[in-house]
Amino acid sequence: MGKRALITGVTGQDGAYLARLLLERGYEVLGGVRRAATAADWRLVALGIRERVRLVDFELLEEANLQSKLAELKPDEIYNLAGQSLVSASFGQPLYTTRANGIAVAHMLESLRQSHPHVRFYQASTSEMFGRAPVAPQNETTGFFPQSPYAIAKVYAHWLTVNYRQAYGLHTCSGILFNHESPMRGLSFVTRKISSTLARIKAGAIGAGEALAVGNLEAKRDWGFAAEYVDGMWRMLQHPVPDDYVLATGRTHSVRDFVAAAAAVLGFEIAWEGGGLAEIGRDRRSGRVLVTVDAANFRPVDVDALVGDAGKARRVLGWQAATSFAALVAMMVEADLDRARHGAPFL
Ligand code: NAP
Ligand code: F7E
Repeated sequence: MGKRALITGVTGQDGAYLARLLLERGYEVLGGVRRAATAADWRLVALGIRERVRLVDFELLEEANLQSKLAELKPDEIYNLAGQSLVSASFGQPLYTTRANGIAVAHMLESLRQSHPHVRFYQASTSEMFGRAPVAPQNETTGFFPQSPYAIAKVYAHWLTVNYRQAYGLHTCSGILFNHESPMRGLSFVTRKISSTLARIKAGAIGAGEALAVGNLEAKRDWGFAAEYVDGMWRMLQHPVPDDYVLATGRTHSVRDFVAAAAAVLGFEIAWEGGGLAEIGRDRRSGRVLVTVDAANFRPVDVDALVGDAGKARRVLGWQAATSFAALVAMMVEADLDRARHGAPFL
């Protein structure tokens, strides 16, 4: 019989791709979802797996529920992907973020220790933990200098995951994943915000007076393709010795690079004019203003630049990022152009 996996946060970008991958590999997939008035299962529907995932109620903050859920569901593996994943929102909701991304993980690990010590556990850690990193590229030995309530809560959960492995021998892995994107990325993240807005401008779905409003154009990130990163998560849990791994492409680009590359896919050529909050990006051919800068899109503190070294994952797990930056941008922009042209909802 195949294995049984519980994916918390199955309705998110990574949860949906991971569910598809595990189904392909013969797993029974239990998908943890929080109850909401409106269904949030559009990614599972888009990937054609909605009927094959058994959805189970799962709320990160409902700790008491967890013990009984585990006893009832008896998973072989847990992928804890649920979380408050917006770094920007964590500045406005630091306590909620701490509970969801930090304390809830303590409850999960403690439940495993007390009652289900043989379950393999994956924790969704993040390159944001490196924050103001003094060295580049960052790997598993690089220190953490987190710059947001999001990253601070994730650091707590990361060390708990390590600690429960070391102290109690649990099979726990922390995946330190650099930014990974896809046509399934949430609209609030900068990549999908760029691809969806520029695609809608191209398709005529956004009027001439409106533009893509961004914040820090100079921030640099290591952007990979999400479908490949969920394979890395799975590989971590299959290895007989639990450990922590960085997943990244090893290349970094600025938000400005992403805007220019996305615009180019659509046949625009951006000419940047002005500076600071007055900066605009204009299409050289038509003269239309495509990009503006809005103070509301800046964070109280931002992470300037991140780039990962996934050498350990390559050597030990045989994992490597394959999709280039240009291919990722093109994939996202083309998917959004298709949505815009067919009047599909932007979710
Ligand atoms: P995402 O698309 O925002 O998905 C987050 C998932 O968590 C959604 O299914 C969401 O449910 C669920 N969730 C949020 N709060 C919850 C709660 N209180 N109780 C139960 N479920 C809750 O994020 P993602 O990009 O797939 O990322 C997955 C995980 O990896 C997150 O923990 C994120 O912090 C981490 N991570 C992501 C990246 C990246 O680049 N994508 C990199 C490093 C780490 P709803 O659908 O109901 O909102
Ligand atoms: O921002 C800058 C922003 O929100 C990237 C999450 O998956 O990856 C993600 O976190 C950069 C930042 O992602 C806008 O200031 C400029 O420097 O797309 P983002 P993130 O904060 O890197 C990590 C690895 C995770 O773990 C998180 O869960 O882009 N930026 N202008 C903007 N960002 C947004 N969102 N919107 C803008 O208008």
